[in-house]
Amino acid sequence: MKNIFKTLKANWKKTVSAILIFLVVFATLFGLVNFDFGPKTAPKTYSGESFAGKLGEDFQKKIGGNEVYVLAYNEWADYHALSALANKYDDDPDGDGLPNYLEYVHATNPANPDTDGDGFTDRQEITNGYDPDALGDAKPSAQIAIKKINAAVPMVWSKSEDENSLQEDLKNGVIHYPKTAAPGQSGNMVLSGHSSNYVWAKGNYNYIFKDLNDLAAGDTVDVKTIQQNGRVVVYHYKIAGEKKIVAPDDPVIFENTSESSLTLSTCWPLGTNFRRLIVKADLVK
Ligand SMILES: [Ca+2]
Ligand SMILES: [Ca+2]
Ligand SMILES: [Ca+2]
Repeated sequence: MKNIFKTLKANWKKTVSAILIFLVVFATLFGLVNFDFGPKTAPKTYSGESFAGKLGEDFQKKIGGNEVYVLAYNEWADYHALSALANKYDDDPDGDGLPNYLEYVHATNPANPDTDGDGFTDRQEITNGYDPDALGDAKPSAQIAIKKINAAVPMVWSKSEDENSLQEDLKNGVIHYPKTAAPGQSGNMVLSGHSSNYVWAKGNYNYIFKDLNDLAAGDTVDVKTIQQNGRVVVYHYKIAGEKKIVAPDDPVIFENTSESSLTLSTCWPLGTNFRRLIVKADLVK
């Protein structure tokens, strides 16, 4: 016993620091000491609408007693600390030309003109079909659905008008012609799909537009975009008027419009590439 005290006495500095270290570690572990000296802000709380409920009982069972919330618009505005003077749907506090309601739709930052920091404003990216929350020239993935003719197909953002590269893109879905309008944006968006192809041609979409001729005024075309941040936007277009059969180079195919419109195009008659069958549609607002 005497020896122990002797040793402790000799090493008292070490002993005291060991006890102190133990106490600090203990206190930290149990949250008695908080080393976060940064500015304290109240945690954001969401009382938004429960998302899970909308997905039904099966989904709720899977996540058990847990809940998933989506932000209501006003909570989203609070989350981004928009003042009462800048939180209306049409306000544009970051001056990027994109009103708050569209920042909300695309899950971009209403207080930052360039959410992903790639040098292009949120508005520039969206009006030109780029993903506003993904760097550089990334585009949202996109799909086309035309219920009437049972077509549900990826939309390929063609980068070149070169015939060979367009043919290559057609293997992967319906193509979006470069330089034509982006989904939901002003101007004429031109999409083209195969109505037929050589029987030996590879690809899953060789006949995707074979029934395009069945579309009539009032039928709908849905164009869905999926951003990298998970935001999904579906644009609805409605077939406007009559179909036309035109020469492949007829300017009516690419004719620009001030409104948001869509031109669907495919080779015609079936089994040939002599002419084009085109169907025009307008964005439903
Ligand atoms: Ca804005
Ligand atoms: Ca913004
Ligand atoms: Ca950007």
